[in-house]
Amino acid sequence: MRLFAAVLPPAEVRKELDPVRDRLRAMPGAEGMRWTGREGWHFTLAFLGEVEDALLPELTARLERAGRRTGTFALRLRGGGHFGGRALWAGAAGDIATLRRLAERADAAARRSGLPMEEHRHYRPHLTLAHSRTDLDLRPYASAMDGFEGTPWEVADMALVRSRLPVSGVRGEQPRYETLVRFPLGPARQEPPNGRTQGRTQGRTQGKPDGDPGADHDPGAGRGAPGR
Ligand code: 3AM
Repeated sequence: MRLFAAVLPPAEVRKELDPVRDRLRAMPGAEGMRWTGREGWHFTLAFLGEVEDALLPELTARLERAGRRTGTFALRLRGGGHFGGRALWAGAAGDIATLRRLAERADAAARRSGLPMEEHRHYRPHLTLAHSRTDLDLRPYASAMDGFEGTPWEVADMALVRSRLPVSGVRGEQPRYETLVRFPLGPARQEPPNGRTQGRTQGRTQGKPDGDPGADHDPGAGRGAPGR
């Protein structure tokens, strides 16, 4: 199945983006673009591609650990940008360094599970609002999002999402997304029964740790929206 890991903004945050998207859709040329549905709005952390069922147990165990090693963090929607003339997106602000670290850990978890991940590109947090089949000048749309600031929320988990591509052949139809698992961020709370300390099983049951690809050395961290 086709999978990706993502941060899913809560419904009330997506709601704040609705009027922005509506304004953009009213701009000249917008009717020729494919607009994503708000139910599926997400910040992709890592695109995992086709994953065989047999890999799922190890993949989910590793993603779970990646989430556990990353604490919760604050995020908000801010402004927008575009990738060339093809993709228009809303941007993010807040603890982008942690978001990026989570993306790197998700990527590493997938790679170590045996998935052929693409070479790591610079991670650019974005929530895709629209795609265009042809190259369009998306700058006016991105500029129209200048000044947009959403309410901050605390990112508390990472989602593993299944993407089903449209098979109908109907032009403009969207992939359908289904959240399979949500991995909580931050250390698991261990409530020892009867006050006894639980033994640590890591090392023994989980094998080699994933290491930490998330060292914060990225000179691009915290820069403004790319592609503009
Ligand atoms: O977060 P967005 O919407 O930009 O574009 C796809 C979407 O990203 C991306 O994964 C997300 C969920 O489908 N995607 C699809 N195919 C991809 C690929 N081959 C891909 N990303 C990288 N490589």
